[in-house]
Amino acid sequence: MSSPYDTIIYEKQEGVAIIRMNRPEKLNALSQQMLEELATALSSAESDPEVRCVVITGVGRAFSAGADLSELQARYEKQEPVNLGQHLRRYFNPLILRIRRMEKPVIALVNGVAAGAGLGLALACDLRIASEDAKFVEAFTKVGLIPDSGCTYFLPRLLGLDKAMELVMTGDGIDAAEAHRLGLVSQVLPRQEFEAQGLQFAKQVARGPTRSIGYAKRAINRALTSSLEDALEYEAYMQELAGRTSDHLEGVRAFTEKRQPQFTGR
Ligand code: T3D
Repeated sequence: MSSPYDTIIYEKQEGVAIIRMNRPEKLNALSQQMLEELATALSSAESDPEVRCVVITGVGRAFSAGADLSELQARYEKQEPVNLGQHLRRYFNPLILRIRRMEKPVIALVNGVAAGAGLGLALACDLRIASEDAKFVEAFTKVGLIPDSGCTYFLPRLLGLDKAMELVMTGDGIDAAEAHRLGLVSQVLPRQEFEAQGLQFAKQVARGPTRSIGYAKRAINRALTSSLEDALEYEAYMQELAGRTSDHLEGVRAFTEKRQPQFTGR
């Protein structure tokens, strides 16, 4: 069957949906078409019961270099009216919200440079695993823009205010080792084994109690902007739901029987 996608590659392996941004000659810059295809792919991963973990990565030497500046330049040259705010609201913001709201784990395998909105996309994922030669660039101010695609939200939370501001003000990049030291990525893997090890990790996550992981994500998302009282109450509410899953029963049974649990994601 022919693929419905031109700018991404979508495949499934052992419960993992792998979404590869595929415009390597443009460092996987986010064209309008790619943004639309990413939204479609995320939506199908979300609704597919076989999918218990989603991986986003890039083909070639980049994760993504952010918004496609050549598309933007073409519109400026034609003197077309350009409203960046509308463009963000229509294409970028829904993508970031879809990743955050999806009650399945979403992992960014950052295979190379992640810049601008490409960095925003990686930051919106639940965690980032970087190749040793990956780079993280808050490129926005280099082109006279402000951080978008969730960067103003995630960067200070992950890095603290002053480091986030330093990266924003300079537009300079940091390498994978520095990103790991600062807590921006959870693992750095050697280039040669990057894809195999990264996917192995995702497949392990896909064998986990998917529904509870989804509930945990919902509770953590909410706790980021709530009071302790609200967070505690929401934990109690979500724990009630987690306690009704078959994976909870299986987890308790496996523990008492001293064996590995066989989670089904239900
Ligand atoms: O509503 C809206 O659309 C506004 C939203 C804005 C969100 C944003 O993301 S703004 C920020 C956009 N991104 C950038 O400003 C980053 C631009 N790219 C770079 O700074 C550098 O390419 C990198 C630091 C990422 C990598 O540098 P390097 O030296 O490894 O590669 P390169 O030679 O610069 O790029 C290789 C090719 O990719 C090159 O094409 P060519 O000359 O070989 O034909 C380059 O033009 C192309 N490319 C890289 N980034 C983009 C791009 N083409 C279009 N858009 C890009 N963002």
